[in-house]
Amino acid sequence: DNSENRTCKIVLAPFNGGQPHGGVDLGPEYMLKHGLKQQIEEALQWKTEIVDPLKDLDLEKLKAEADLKEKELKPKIKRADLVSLANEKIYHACKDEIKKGEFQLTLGGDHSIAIGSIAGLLSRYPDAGIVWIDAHADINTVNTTESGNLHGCPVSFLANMDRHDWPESFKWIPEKLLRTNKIAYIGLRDVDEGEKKILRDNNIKAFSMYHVDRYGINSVVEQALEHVSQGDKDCPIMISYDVDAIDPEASVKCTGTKVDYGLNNREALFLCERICETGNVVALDVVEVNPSLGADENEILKTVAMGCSIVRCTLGETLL
Ligand code: B3U
Ligand code: MN
Ligand code: MN
Repeated sequence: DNSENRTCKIVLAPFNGGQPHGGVDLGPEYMLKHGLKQQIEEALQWKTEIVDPLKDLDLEKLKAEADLKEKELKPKIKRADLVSLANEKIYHACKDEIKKGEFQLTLGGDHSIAIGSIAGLLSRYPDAGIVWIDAHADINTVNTTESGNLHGCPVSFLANMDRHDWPESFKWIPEKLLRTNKIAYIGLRDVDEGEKKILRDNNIKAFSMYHVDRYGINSVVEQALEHVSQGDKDCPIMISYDVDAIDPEASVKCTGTKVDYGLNNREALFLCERICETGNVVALDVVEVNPSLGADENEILKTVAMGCSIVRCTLGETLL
């Protein structure tokens, strides 16, 4: 009987419309096939419940329709209404189907799904700190994005940047949601010029791979936690983990935007172990696992296994 055990709500977010590659929607399925649910229940002794907010959407059909429409119109940002719709569903699931005290684990999907997961988390914990682990800053606005891919923009939506220029469909995102002093980045190494200016102008705490090399991962995590907690030792913490933060040679080759010279495997998991150790971690996203980009079974297995390890370490798996 594990009735006293904490519950982990597993939110499925198999969405790929925020970027150009197919296959990132297979992330949740592959991680679950790898045994993630059993690992959480048996090895870590949590209860789990699946939440499936996108189950009623025919995502491939909606994407085809959006792409057909945009072929002529060529809008600056791609599939805006579809990205908004999927995230509104994820937001409501996280807001309405998860209680305080339950852990919110969201499995992507591309990183645009963090609009919904983080907006949902902040509805329960408005003062939560966000640790964004990524090679990219994902803070392009609707005006600065060069690619038009919305997985490069979630932080700007959460922080309500350039709200006046948003497509109507995004207006469900609450105002005054994420304050820019409540987020810290770790692992950055591919940041657009426009994003660098946004980070500078807003004084956003960002640790690139330079800082990981300069100070070591332990100090970087400590500084990130201290910053986002803003002096509150009980500050709830959420990790939004883009697996492309991890070095492709180390383990993560199956992801849409690989960038060399990233976190090694121990740094990648140490982060999770250390943040778990605070006792304040309330939510985790694992995004950008794309099994269809593997050259062979082994590459797929290594990336998927790393996604599962990130979850287990965040929920309390330790080496001893
Ligand atoms: N900053 C670029 C590239 C990018 C962002 N996130 C990923 N790639 N994975 C952009 O498209 O906004
Ligand atoms: Mn990302
Ligand atoms: Mn990334």
